[in-house]
Amino acid sequence: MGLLIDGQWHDQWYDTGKTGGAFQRSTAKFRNWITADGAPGPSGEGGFRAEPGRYHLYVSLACPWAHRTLIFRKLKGLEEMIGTSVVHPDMLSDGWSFADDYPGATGDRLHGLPFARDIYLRADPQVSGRVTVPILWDATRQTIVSNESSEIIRMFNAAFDHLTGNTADFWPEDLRAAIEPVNDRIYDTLNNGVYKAGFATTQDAYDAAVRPLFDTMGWLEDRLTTRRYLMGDRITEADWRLFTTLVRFDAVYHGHFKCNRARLVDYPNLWAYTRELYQRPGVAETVNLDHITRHYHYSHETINPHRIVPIGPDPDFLAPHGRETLQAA
Ligand SMILES: N[C@@H](CCC(=O)N[C@@H](CS)C(=O)NCC(=O)O)C(=O)O
Repeated sequence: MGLLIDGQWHDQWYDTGKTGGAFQRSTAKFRNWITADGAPGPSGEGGFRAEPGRYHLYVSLACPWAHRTLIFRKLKGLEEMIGTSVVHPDMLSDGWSFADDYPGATGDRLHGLPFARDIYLRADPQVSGRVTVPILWDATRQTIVSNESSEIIRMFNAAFDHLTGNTADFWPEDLRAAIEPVNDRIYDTLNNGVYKAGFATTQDAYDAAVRPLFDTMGWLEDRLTTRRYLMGDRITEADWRLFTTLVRFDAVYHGHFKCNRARLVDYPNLWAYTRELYQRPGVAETVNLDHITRHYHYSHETINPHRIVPIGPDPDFLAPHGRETLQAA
């Protein structure tokens, strides 16, 4: 695990020394947008027109942020247009690697490079920052379009619709204002909250993360009593952003990240809701509990120095969810 500084790799863990033991996620560097006609998006430069075969998505099957983009690629019918490469689940001193000696790890199908950092260096030989997945690569301009999952899913939601004919809309105009605060709370206390709890190096930092985390779990449990999905009867990006954290919760966050006040399966509504999302067509194929369990326990040496990968729970994501009755709520 490490980062690039002026194009040089430095093998170092997150520095929580300056922040009172608290984990602070750094901001993604590449913030361009693919759009239908190549016009600039909300950030970055223009010139990234939606075209079949032009873009490639580098993911880890363990990573909840990359997982969002895989779900959108699937739900928006983009599999033929956007290829993928899957990194090895072990993220060690060289960061994410393209070793393919693990089931499900594909190697770098586009360039045959050894490490994810090499993709960043190909985009910018002097780049500084953490080498994170997902990475959306543009084979035409030979650069990274974006390494920010929340933006990649919005591109996938709309930019290719004229090519695919798939107009499913997970960020509908009329719900955007209501989605934003829900996303914000879930991001801060849950998607990122599990990391803040897990990577905390002081009791105070851990306490400050884990309490709001379980407040949010309770808030969601209540919200899903009357609503089938977070925003009512339509599935939106808010649901998919939440799903990738929930589906990992009992396998890795509960034990490895010490988020153990309760398990997901202890919340009847949240657990049924997770099962429903899991059972939507195409979604189960994006979930790889083996990569998830292996990656976290094997890669985070400061948390689990002996790299023992636990046997883990085996939640029955295919059990009937019974959420249909909430349709009209
Ligand atoms: N803001 C990014 C965060 C992505 C991220 O942090 N990915 C993790 C994997 S779950 C990673 O690659 N971490 C490597 C590192 O921090 O060095 C996004 O949402 O796309």
